[in-house]
Amino acid sequence: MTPEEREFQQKIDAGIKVEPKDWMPEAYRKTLIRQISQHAHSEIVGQLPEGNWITRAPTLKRKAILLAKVQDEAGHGLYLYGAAETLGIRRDQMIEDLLAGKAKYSSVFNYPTLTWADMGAIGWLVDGAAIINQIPLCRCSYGPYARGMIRICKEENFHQRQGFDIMFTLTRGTPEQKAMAQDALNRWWWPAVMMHGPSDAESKHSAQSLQWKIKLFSNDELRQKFIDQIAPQAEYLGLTIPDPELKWNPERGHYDFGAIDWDEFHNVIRGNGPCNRDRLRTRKEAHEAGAWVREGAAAYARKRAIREAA
Ligand code: FAQ
Repeated sequence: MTPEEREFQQKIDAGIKVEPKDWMPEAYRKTLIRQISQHAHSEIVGQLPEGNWITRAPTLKRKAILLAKVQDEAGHGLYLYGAAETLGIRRDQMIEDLLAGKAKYSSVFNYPTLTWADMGAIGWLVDGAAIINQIPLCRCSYGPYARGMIRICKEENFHQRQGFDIMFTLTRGTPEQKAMAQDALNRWWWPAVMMHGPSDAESKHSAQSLQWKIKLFSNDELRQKFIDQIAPQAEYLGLTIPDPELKWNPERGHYDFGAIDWDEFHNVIRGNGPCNRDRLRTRKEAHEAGAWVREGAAAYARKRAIREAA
């Protein structure tokens, strides 16, 4: 370590936040840009599976809630692009990388939403997994990311609650509705478990990110917390988690669970999940359709700058 790097690590160890204009190792900056931009892309692409059901929500109230949730996700994407920009990358560049298939976004958004119950399962499980990951990020070492996460987490709590409420309503409904909820849990369980990323043994960035407090917990620690939180909730709903090996282990004080299909995970992040191509095509079309808005806004900004300079 150089003296500068040592001082930087001491600052992190003392819990002092790193701010945009502070000196930071180039690898710290790059790791943050990678994680924050992937996170932003996940929020943006993550609108698509639920956006699919806005026109078909069963009641006006459910539609208003879903609409608000999907709009919140767009807002999260924008805060996160903003946080990444403070590290010296342009938003256009990040979006270009997403649309070119170079940048990653969460594997979980590459699965289809087949029934209304999927809106419940996504809120309950996907937002549930996201919160477990994001609450510690409110204490991460980079100031703009940590502060952005505080607001995001408040909204994610509402998202998870509305998802659980959909599942609760369906499980107290007709046998067909309960079966629909069970089917959604069957399809979303493993993708939500995989969301936390590769096992600690396989995670290439974890050790350094933990040292820099870009991550506060390892992937496996967060996965375990998620499973421990969701298993009793599933029991309360009267639903069965599709894992015959899921069992409370009193010695460990945690649930044991079955093997994760890592081939499926790697296949999805390589672009071969059930909806990867569809998600990217939809984002590209939306980006192209929005070109006139960006051009109009840029022309207005130029005109205003000229007027103000005169
Ligand atoms: N999907 O060495 P690690 C949400 C990649 S927000 C795709 O362990 P790291 C809200 C990883 O990037 C959900 N790729 O990496 C919402 C790396 O590839 P690279 C997103 C994955 O960064 C709800 C490689 O594997 N949340 O859901 C995934 O230390 C509902 C090796 O992995 C965040 O982004 C994956 N699941 O740990 C929105 C939170 N996992 O870059 C709409 C912030 C790993 O070398 C509707 N991010 N990879 O090419 C993080 O905490 C971390 O980045 C992890 C991964 C934990 C995701």
